[in-house]
Amino acid sequence: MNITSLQSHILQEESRYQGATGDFTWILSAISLAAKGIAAQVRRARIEDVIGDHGGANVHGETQQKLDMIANDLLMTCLGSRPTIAVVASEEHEEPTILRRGAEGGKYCVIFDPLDGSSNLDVSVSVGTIFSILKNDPSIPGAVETLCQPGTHQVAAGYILYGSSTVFVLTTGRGVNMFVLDPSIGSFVLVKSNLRIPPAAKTYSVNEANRRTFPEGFQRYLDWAHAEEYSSRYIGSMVADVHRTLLKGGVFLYPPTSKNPLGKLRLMYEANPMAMIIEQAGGAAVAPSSAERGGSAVRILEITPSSIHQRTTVVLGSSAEVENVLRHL
Ligand code: P6P
Repeated sequence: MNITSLQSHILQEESRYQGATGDFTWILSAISLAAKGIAAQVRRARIEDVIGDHGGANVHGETQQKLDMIANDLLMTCLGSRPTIAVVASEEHEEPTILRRGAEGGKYCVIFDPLDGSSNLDVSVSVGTIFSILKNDPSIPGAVETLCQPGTHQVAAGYILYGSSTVFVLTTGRGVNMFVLDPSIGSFVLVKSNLRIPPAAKTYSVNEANRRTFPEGFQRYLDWAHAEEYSSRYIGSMVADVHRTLLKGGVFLYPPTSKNPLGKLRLMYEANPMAMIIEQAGGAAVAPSSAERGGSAVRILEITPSSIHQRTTVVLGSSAEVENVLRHL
């Protein structure tokens, strides 16, 4: 049996590109390293609270940090030491961090949500890290402007799901590969190459508590799905809901709501990376217009961002299931 680690897989991929410098490989290995560290911390969620219960500080005398800040710091530390990264941006920081200019070797930009759905940690529900890698465009002066590229410009995207196992799903634009962390050897091991999303499946994933405030087309879709005896699966943690959709098929939706008329999920580090993965696996990922904006849906990857924290609506999953939603909008 041939065991392929994430590291050897990336090196194999790199060797397919004449003139590859290994810079990109270094970035992915930094994310892999940070992911192992985050997984170890997530598996200890709440234990630190207990230890730190006496006077609010843990045994090391450090003030108790929230896990998403720990995850953020791990990623910033691992990525910061990579010499080819120009800009890093995180959900946890309003402004991006400029590490080095293009002229100083900054070739890539990395933007991430260090621990999406971290509120689920308290109840041991799966959470995840989502990342997107863009080329740095040295001709664009500002860090924010450099980052605000459409999702079609992503050179890689992926997520790590801290669930019953720790799963690393990655695309570099040539299909989707899935790895699982084997704690006994401390490596992510390739378990599925060229993963394809099932073309159809009678499952939808949406927070139905918001149903009344969805635009009418979504209500018509839900009535249709109920009549067609669809099943409903919603965890409330995007990485977990999208991972299930990727493996089992179906459709994940975050429609416009009264609270978030333009959608709740973040374009740059939630919707775009997930859209690249779903499309690379043969599915579809669109952003329905909110009722006010009229018009139909646009391909998420073609949205030109105006800010790194902007939100969007999301409908993604099996092509046939996305089509069933659009047909009712
Ligand atoms: P709601 C978690 O807070 C998150 O950002 C995503 O992980 C998840 O898909 C969504 O929000 C859940 O939102 O409004 O259904 O609780």
